[in-house]
Amino acid sequence: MSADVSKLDAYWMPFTANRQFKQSPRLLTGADGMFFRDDKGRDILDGIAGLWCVNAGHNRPRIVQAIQAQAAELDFAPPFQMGHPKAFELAERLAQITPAGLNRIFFTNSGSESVETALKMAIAYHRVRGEGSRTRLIGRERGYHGVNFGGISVGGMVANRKMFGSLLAGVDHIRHTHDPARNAFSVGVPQHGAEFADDLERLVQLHDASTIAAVIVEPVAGSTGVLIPPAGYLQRLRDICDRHGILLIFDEVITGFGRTGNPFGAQTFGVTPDLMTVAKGITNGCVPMGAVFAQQKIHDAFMTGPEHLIEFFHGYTYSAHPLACAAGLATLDTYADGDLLTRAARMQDEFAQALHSLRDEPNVIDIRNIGLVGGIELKGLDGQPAKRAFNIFLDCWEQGLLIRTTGDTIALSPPLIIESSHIERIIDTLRAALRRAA
Ligand code: PXG
Ligand code: PLP
Repeated sequence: MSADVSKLDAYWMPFTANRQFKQSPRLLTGADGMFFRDDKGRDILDGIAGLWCVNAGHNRPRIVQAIQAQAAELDFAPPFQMGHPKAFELAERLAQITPAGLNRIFFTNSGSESVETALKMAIAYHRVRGEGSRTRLIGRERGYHGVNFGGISVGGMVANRKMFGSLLAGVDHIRHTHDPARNAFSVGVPQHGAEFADDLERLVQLHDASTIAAVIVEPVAGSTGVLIPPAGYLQRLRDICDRHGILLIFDEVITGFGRTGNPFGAQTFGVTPDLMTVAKGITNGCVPMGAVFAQQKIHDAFMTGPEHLIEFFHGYTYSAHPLACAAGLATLDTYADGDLLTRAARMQDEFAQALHSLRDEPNVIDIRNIGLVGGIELKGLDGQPAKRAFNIFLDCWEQGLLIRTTGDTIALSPPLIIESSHIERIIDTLRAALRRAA
């Protein structure tokens, strides 16, 4: 069934070139394992796990069955002043795999909602402890923290911010860590740039620590073009936060659930935050869900006052939705069955070697990788930023490969079930597309 273009008008598509798309639609109608199926019956190799979320591959039977059974048993349960068993079970199961101490779990429905939740928790945490002057939030240039007002305020992607007015007040940013002059073509963690963390000290000097609630960073910045933290950088941020009583929030919406070779990026980099935001892989992308993992001390600080009163005035109608919880439990089982949350560590050398074999192809100016994430940065077409990468995206689609581009960087984040043959096919397809785009 090919698309009837006259019927594509009503849907205003998110983060999409709507007019280009509607002239030549790319419609997905099925999926299985490493592949999508399109409306013309072609198999499309999924180089990006859907959108960094289908970590166990598509349509895993256990997850499908769990969602079907849940829909027939309990469709909805109000999350305010009520509960259902799977919400508690999922929180307990997650607390077993989170990094040390992050054992209090608040459910949301997306990464963006997780970010808003964590920022509010941070500010309120200081207030319940009697440090109500700590309201300032610090983000980072080139950060992506979803699309809601808090997230774009601490975020650092110009296009996501410039159209939307004055944003949240009392936000500042540390500098980004991208340093191609010293780090281009690093395999894995780049060696130079731990000192970029000292930019936080500068902001502490400027604003005073007593005004700062939290710093939020992605351990690996994904959406902005796959920026790997320099060796020692995250630890240095942690140390500065500790010195000044500032909470450290890791936004692990992409790095969570196995992407970097451990269940969470915090474990890969050996640095534990006070709050962690996740989404995407928590349900293998099957049902919308996000969560904030909080250190117990943060949760406990709220547990004061009369016991019949709400401690934290925050929550979503669909927090801990039964379908999402059922999907989440089955997802954890699926990850455990295939040892998937550490599989990226076993595949990363092979993936890195294949990726870096593209280094001498036309217009490749940097290649970055960690776990099963790769970024290939291209020299843009003169005066037309993002066009060369977008052309390559379209070419790959024609050749049956789905990739992502952001600006002139190609991002790869395949399902963690990837095998050598898929890696070869991704790299061969990309190599040919890079040559055609020269
Ligand atoms: N934080 C981070 C670090 C993310 O990567 C979000 C928050 C927001 O999550 P939701 O579920 O609200 O979209 C994300 C999402 C891309 C791309 O092209 C990345 C994301 C979303 C859409 C596109 O790289 N990441
Ligand atoms: N707007 C209105 C008018 C509402 O009543 C609600 C929730 O009751 C919301 C927004 C928030 O919706 P959600 O809880 O799904 O985020």
